[in-house]
Amino acid sequence: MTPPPTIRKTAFIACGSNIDPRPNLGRALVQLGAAVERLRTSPTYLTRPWGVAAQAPFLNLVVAVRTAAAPHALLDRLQEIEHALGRTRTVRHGPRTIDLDVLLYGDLVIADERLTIPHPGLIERDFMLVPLLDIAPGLTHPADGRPLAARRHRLRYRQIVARVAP
Ligand code: PH2
Ligand code: MG
Ligand code: MG
Repeated sequence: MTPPPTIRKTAFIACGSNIDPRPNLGRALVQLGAAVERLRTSPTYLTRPWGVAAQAPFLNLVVAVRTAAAPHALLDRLQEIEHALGRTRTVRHGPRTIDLDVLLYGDLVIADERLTIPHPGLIERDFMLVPLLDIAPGLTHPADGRPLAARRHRLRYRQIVARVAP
């Protein structure tokens, strides 16, 4: 008997840090590469803090991955990486060594107590949408089928200060 084929999906992960952000983003990319197949990595953006203004600036980027892990299993892996990098959950929207958020998972739409996909911030925060479009300009929104690029100029939160790495 041949085993059933493994179904692999493309997912997009937003990565952010404002505590030693360069080394922590580097470590997160290494650990992500060990957990899932990393397809593409966006440029890195220096961004003003959103949510809680009085904290250090962030570095943000988005990674495209391919994985056989189901959405919640992927979230488990991301939380393990956050934990391994010393993430502690104290202040909501406050400082963090690393934050790994699932923006999109294939064309799934999910809303449960653990996971909302597409990530609710995707269509309002530039530090999520801009790096996503850098690596996947043709994506459509899984709920309405419209091009995500059309939202680029309607973003509510514009935190990007500069592109700091290719
Ligand atoms: N993440 C937050 C809170 N605020 N601000 C920026 N610029 N970038 C982030 O990734 C970010 C934030 C909570 O997840
Ligand atoms: Mg987040
Ligand atoms: Mg998060």
